[in-house]
Amino acid sequence: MNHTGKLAKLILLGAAMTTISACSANPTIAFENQGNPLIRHIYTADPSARVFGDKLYLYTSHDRDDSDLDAHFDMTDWHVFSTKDLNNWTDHGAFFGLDDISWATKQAWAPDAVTRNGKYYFYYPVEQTKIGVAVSDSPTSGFVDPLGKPLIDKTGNEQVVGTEPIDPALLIDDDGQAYMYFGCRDARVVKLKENMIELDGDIQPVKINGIEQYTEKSGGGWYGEGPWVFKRGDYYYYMYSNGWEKDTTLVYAMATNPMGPFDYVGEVMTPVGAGTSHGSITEFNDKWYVFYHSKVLSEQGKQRSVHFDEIYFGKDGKIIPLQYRR
Ligand code: FUB
Repeated sequence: MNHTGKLAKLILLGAAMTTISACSANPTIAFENQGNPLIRHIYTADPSARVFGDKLYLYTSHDRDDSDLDAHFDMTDWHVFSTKDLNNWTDHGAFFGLDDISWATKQAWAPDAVTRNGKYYFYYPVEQTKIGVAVSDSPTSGFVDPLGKPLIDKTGNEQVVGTEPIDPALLIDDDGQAYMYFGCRDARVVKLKENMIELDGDIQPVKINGIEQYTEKSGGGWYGEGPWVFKRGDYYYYMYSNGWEKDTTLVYAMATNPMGPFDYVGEVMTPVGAGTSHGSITEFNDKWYVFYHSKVLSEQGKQRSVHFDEIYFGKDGKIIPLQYRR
């Protein structure tokens, strides 16, 4: 981070941050929500918001202060945050990273996590080519790699997994079936077995109707990366990034089946201008929220900051697009 960025971060933090446990390998830091961006003491991106019990957990990737900005997202670990009320937050630290994986050395990118049968499953992409899974009894620590190899691997498998199998996002449907969505440029979905660490059937393309006219340069409904699927009422919402052009943003499609086909609807929110778009939507205490990232603290697309806002739906189930204001 440059000097101006550091100064801005320190001023913004003020007295609102407390180190709870500084002697462990991962200091636990408590902080208050001071308005967007939510996370100001470190750079974070790609927020996956999950509600486990009475807490909301946020699993993020981590843009380090000392990362190589000339490299393609030089990221090495993931953080998890928790809150009971959206005002008081705890950063549980870098709870998992490349050092915990024997088969990957770079690009710890956008993750997700779910719980099932008392266990927590953390899904993460690495090296732009692989997706792994880690398991723990706690949502914030103790994750281990049960397979010792990737769950998804592009090696010799590009036709099936797509050009860049990254950005896993999980859905456990009301009937208990788990799905994993992933992919950059090529959108994919696969069912998981109940043990959550094995694929159940073939990897399939995600079909989004109504985006045929869009291209990588046009934005609109073009599928870029960062899928996120949630269910509300009768509908499955498939949110994703429409690429990396100036006006990149989060867009979405809807379906009545988690395997699709999905029908393209439009923007979830107006562009933030971060160069990448990646987020999640979840319900917490009877309200719906969208989590996303910006580059407002650093003015650097590889040193991003997580935000959140309440989001509303129309009577027809469509999202009322969030008007992003800096
Ligand atoms: O954070 C690294 C990568 O940038 C993510 O995997 C993408 O979704 C984009 O946000």
